[in-house]
Amino acid sequence: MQRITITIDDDLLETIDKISVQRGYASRSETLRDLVRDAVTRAQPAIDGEANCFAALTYVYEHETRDLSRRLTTAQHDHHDLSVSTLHVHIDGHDCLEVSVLKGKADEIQSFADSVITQRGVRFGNLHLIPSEHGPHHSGTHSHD
Ligand code: NI
Repeated sequence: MQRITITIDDDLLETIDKISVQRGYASRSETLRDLVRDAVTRAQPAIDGEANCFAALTYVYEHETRDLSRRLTTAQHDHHDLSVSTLHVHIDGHDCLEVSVLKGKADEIQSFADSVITQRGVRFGNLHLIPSEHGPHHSGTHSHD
């Protein structure tokens, strides 16, 4: 880790401090590191389609939309090789929130995500691809240090 000094507008710093408090960051440095990490990820070239990735796919859908629940479940089963786990939350009487953790090749994950997000009745679809150094079938030892 290196220590750097940057110059920043008062307004921008105030916004950063607000975000820091809202999200409960322990320090201004931690906030800045996360914000920069996000920006760097977005600024990098698109992930190679063959790259091994983990991903979080989130979306909201109306469970009463005809056949949608069944179609989404079928889509998940058709791609069981990509699916690690799915969290289902009943938001209210109409809407469900699902968060699917996926792993596999970037382009396979992307096309599965597209097939879910573009369904009628699915809203707020978002895919967060996270490149993995280990690959989807890594089974060796690794530590969480
Ligand atoms: Ni539900």
